[in-house]
Amino acid sequence: MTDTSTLSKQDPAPPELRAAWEANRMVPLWESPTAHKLEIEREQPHSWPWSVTKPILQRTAEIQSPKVVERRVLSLVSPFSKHPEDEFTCGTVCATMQTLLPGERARPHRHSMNALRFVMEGMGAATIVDGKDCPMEPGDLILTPGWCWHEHYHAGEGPTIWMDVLDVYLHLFLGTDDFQPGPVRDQTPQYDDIAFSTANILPGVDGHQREYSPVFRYPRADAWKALQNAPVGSDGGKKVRYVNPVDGGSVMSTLDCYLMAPVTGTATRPYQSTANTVCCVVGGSGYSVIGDKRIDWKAHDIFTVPQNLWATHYSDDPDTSIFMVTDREVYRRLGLLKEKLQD
Ligand code: 1HN
Repeated sequence: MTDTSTLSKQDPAPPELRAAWEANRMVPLWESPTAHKLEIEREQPHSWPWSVTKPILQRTAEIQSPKVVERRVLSLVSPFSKHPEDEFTCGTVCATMQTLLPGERARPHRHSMNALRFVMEGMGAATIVDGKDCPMEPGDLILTPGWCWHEHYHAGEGPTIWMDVLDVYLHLFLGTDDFQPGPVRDQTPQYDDIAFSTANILPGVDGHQREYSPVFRYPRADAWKALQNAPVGSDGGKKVRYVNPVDGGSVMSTLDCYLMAPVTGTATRPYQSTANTVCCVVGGSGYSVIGDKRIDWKAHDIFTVPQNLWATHYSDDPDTSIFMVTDREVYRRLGLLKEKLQD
């Protein structure tokens, strides 16, 4: 009788054929761990509470080396990275925390990556984006779209801390990552933000064939006012979208931003999407249930809602709002966006 237990362990390929595969960089699909997987490992939510990050940022701000002063940035790296060099935070979205001290300056540079800044704390800093001066005050959203020159400076008092969000990982995957240090040259002419500051009336922008909003600064007060006046949405919460006024679409081609608030005392209806979201709590407190994990949060906490997990948010604090950045637009443009609300 044949001993099947030894047979099944035997390599069906002759050793010299296996050696030929290896020598010629060929891999048998039936042995590939990624092909036809039934059990797909999913990212799980993760949070960086302000009570933990703030003291670390304060200690990091004490380092005086010029290299650090120029780029005092800490990446928030998902514990679910498949490779340690993947400095992504959630899906294609990469979030970092940056501190700028009074008198400090990050010299101008530009990169193909789209980036945005969401200000958490401090007054008196600003980012210059293609020559436009964008003051950075708590709750403000500042865009630095791909290939726009940008530099940060701080003429105020006390540290300014913000969250940066970039689509770095997507560029690394697509082979489109590119970087240029200053001095500023070949700057793209841009419109002043004020040209778009009257609700419902737009200037003619013939020839504005850009993949990003001509408005680079979205002040906190405007977003908060819009949120207060927004109707309750189909998920039972309030949500406003930061848009490109020219076409009503996302602010940049790969990053899409929202400000949301659950109706006080009512959990939002669970929502599921193929897109990934990074959340930064602007104010208030509450909790989210994401997949089977509960994350309690308060002001300046950052947490993730990875793709395909049901998520619901709850708060009993009327000051609550959450800034959300998603890669939803990447999925939508590729025809891969699926999203649903629980019945
Ligand atoms: C970058 O250029 C900045 O300009 C911040 O402030 C964070 C993370 C990855 C790659 C480039 C900045 C960044 C970054």
